[in-house]
Amino acid sequence: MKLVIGNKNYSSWSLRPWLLLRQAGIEFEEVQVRLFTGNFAAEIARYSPAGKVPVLIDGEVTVWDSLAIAEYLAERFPEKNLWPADRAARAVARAVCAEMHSGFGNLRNQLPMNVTAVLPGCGWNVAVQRDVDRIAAIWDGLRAQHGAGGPFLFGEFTVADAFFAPVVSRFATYGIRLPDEAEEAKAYADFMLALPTMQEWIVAAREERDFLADDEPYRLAPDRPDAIIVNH
Ligand SMILES: N[C@@H](CCC(=O)N[C@@H](CS)C(=O)NCC(=O)O)C(=O)O
Repeated sequence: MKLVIGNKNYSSWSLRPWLLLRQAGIEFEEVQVRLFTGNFAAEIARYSPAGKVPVLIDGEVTVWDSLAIAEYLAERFPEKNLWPADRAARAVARAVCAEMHSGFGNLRNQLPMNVTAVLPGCGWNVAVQRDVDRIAAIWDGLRAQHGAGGPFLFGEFTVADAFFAPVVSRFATYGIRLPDEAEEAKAYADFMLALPTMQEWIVAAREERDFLADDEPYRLAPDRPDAIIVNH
């Protein structure tokens, strides 16, 4: 099984299936196609007619789009319980993933994922705050209603955690303050940022050193020891 991804620093959509595979302990080969290069379109065309990362290739099967990949993996590896086992909880998990997949345009546009940068306060506006508040409410609500069995949104790790992982990274980069009352959401964001698989992605993003020139002044100094765990 092959997963085609973009640059780890920037490719929020790639992080989702990558984290899902790593958390589930599913073996895969990682293939990287660098975004923002003259070759991107030609290279990605070798893997996907949609011309975007991520792409999953499993033998004869090619799946593009992170949500379709998550659904494919959940069917292909039923023993990994990538969706919650309970039907009602599963419906909620699908709803929040779909909401994340198709919504939060203000957050996406204003706060693009930039794993290794430090940009507190940049990009913020009231429309972004509305997205932030909605996400905090989702996390708080899920942790309260479905999170009793563990530290993830539905207790155990599910697709929903993979889908919100890029948001956790964005909140760290831009120093986003969650509402004071959103205690569970704050704890969840800290927990997710420190998750070993998330740290693996963050470290790899730093090691790739594949950054846009405009970002360079905002990058953490490589010798800052706190840079790995907390990037704001
Ligand atoms: N809905 C798609 C979106 C994928 C997407 O927009 N990927 C970006 C990188 S994170 C991309 O490949 N952009 C290159 C381009 O649009 O040329 C998914 O969930 O996989």
